[in-house]
Amino acid sequence: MAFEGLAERLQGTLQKIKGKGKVSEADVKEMMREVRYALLEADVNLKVVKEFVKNVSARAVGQDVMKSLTPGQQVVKIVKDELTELMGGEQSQISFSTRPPTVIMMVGLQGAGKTTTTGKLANILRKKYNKKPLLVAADIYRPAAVQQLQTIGKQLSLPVFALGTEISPVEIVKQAMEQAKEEHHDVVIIDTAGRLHIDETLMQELKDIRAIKEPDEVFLVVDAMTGQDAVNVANNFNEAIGITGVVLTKLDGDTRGGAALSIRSVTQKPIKFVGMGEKMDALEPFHPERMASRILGMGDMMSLIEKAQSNVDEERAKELEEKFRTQSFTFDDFLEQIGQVKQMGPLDEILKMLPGAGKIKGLENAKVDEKQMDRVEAIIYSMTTQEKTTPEIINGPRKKRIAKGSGTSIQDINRLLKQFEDMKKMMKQMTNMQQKGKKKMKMPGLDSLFK
Ligand SMILES: Nc1nc2c(ncn2[C@@H]2O[C@H](COP(=O)(O)OP(=O)(O)OP(=O)(O)O)[C@@H](O)[C@H]2O)c(=O)[nH]1
Ligand SMILES: [Mg+2]
Repeated sequence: MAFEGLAERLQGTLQKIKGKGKVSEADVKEMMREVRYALLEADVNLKVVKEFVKNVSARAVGQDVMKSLTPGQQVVKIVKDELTELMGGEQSQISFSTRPPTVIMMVGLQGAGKTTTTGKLANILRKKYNKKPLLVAADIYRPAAVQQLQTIGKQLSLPVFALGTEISPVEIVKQAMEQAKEEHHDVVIIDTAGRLHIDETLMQELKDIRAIKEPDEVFLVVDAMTGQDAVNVANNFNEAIGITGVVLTKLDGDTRGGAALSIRSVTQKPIKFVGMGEKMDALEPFHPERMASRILGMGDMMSLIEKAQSNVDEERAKELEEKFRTQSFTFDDFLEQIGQVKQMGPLDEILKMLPGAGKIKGLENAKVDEKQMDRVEAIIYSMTTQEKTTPEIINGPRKKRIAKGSGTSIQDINRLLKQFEDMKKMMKQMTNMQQKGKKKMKMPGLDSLFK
């Protein structure tokens, strides 16, 4: 996982100063030296590091005293604020056209993850934004590129516009736009070809596609594993064709994470999404503040609670409550909940946020098994729509099929089905109780699944 090294170093450095009632200029200087090393080691762009250290130092030395924080804590907060700022401050939204279809163009080097991200993004647009996307196969150069997108489309049950490999990408996109209008698609996502290096032919082609209808978003897809190169690529693409945002893929891999910290300030373009795996649901919106907190390990009980609450928005919570009450809660809702838990960050990290959790008897070994969570997801993905809504129909042969499809065992399926039933019962009891007075909704049962 990205940022581990950086997190460790920064936490160590900040720990020394956190409790201090008074912070001298020498303290700040010493700390900034450490921060500088930590960032450089994480492969953050040198210019960015310099600027960052300068900003933090200036603010830390001349800080306004805030009553609720010790000076030490305050410095930590400044570092966090500046880190957040470095990554763009606010979470960046997708800009949709006021006159649909919204056109999103995916560009980037070979193997960065354009085609995969096209699918993931369409999936999010349909699920979270209620859109009806059309995917366009405009990579006619790499053998099987068209087929790859078609396979993804099939997997997600989303339409793919393709005209094979004999017709020019510009013509393909033109016709795709026609079709989108006819079939009332409100988003068109164009998957373009990649090259090993940025070259004039590629840029020209991208410019020609751009010229058909000005895209609302041009997303540059870059591989986080390439570190500093990712930043250079972003710069070059931005200068050559102009981009509106960046999707940073493979952040689940063994990267030092520096690209995430540098891209925004070097290119002035926001990171919009991060790719966290190969599966079609492994794309997450990029939250600068959350990322900064995670890097600094600043979690505490309060922010944990806040996160848990803000992740379930009010309306959705009401909907779910209704579902619990009427017992129409399905495996799809369950998947959504798992997704929300996952969005809160790595579960081990969440456990670490609980003050003294490590010291409670019996809890020291309560390592949350994220593999188990993945297994549960895989099982649900292998179910048919009908099975997800009416699990009662899952009989022997179906169990066998699901186990095979998800790479699990029949026992795993049985266990999940039983837990799901128990959970539904418990929810019913809870919602009944809540109706008698309690206000806040909780999400019971989930934790017991992942131990
Ligand atoms: N681990 C991980 N793998 C990813 C991620 N995004 C994409 N990949 C993998 O990266 C490889 C390349 O992805 P593609 O989507 O084919 O990349 P592309 O940019 O379309 O490549 P070209 O069409 O050849 O230019 C595939 O094996 C993907 O599964 C991610 O976020 N994490
Ligand atoms: Mg591709």
